[in-house]
Amino acid sequence: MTGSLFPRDRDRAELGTGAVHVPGWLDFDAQRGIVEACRQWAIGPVPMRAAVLPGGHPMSVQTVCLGWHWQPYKYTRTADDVGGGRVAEVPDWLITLGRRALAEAYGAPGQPGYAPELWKPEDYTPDTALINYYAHGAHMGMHQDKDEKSSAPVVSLSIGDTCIFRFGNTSTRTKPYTDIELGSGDLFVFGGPSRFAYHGVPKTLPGTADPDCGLAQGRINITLRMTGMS
Ligand SMILES: O=C(O)CCC(=O)C(=O)O
Repeated sequence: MTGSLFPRDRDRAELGTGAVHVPGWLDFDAQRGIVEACRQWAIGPVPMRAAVLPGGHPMSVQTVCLGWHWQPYKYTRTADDVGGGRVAEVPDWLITLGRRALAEAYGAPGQPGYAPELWKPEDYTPDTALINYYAHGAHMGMHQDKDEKSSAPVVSLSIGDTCIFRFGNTSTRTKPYTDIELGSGDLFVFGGPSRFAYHGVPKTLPGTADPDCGLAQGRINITLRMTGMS
């Protein structure tokens, strides 16, 4: 499908050192495969749920985790806020995809522009994935991903509706920040000096996804991370 509603020709951009946006990185086959996997993970062994913030308010986003269970603001082996079971492991194919994502963002040995100081793809072994589902109206406030003990990059994959993604600075959740659109199939990596930048999703844009992505409505975001925990 073509047309301005489903743009496929956006440019790769670096929002700061180590913060790289690669539009349309996943093809539709890959997107559909990931959506199908997410449908299974959403059912169990630990079902998708809205995590509850310390003030008692549930997040508007629904989340299911792999590897380690995350709840505000810690990782645990068991999902103590959702029945106490163990979440599914991060499958090998997703770890491989994470390494490919890093190679895409930071280059690989022998390639021009290779930036091993940001992180070497072969050293990237994400042991957790947070899978967020944004129904119409869901959003995520500005925050840092800092519950991990590792400073390894975060690899973010988006499928479904386009969102406005706000990427800021490492010291305050306010300006300066940059708003970009993350569309279906987009890759965003933030590591190195950008690893602990505040970021959030002020809104999604319902009806903007190409149906070929496999998701009829809403937006899925997967972030791969290394917790640094054993
Ligand atoms: O949905 C996104 O693109 C960002 C998700 C995020 O910031 C998070 O899971 O911590």
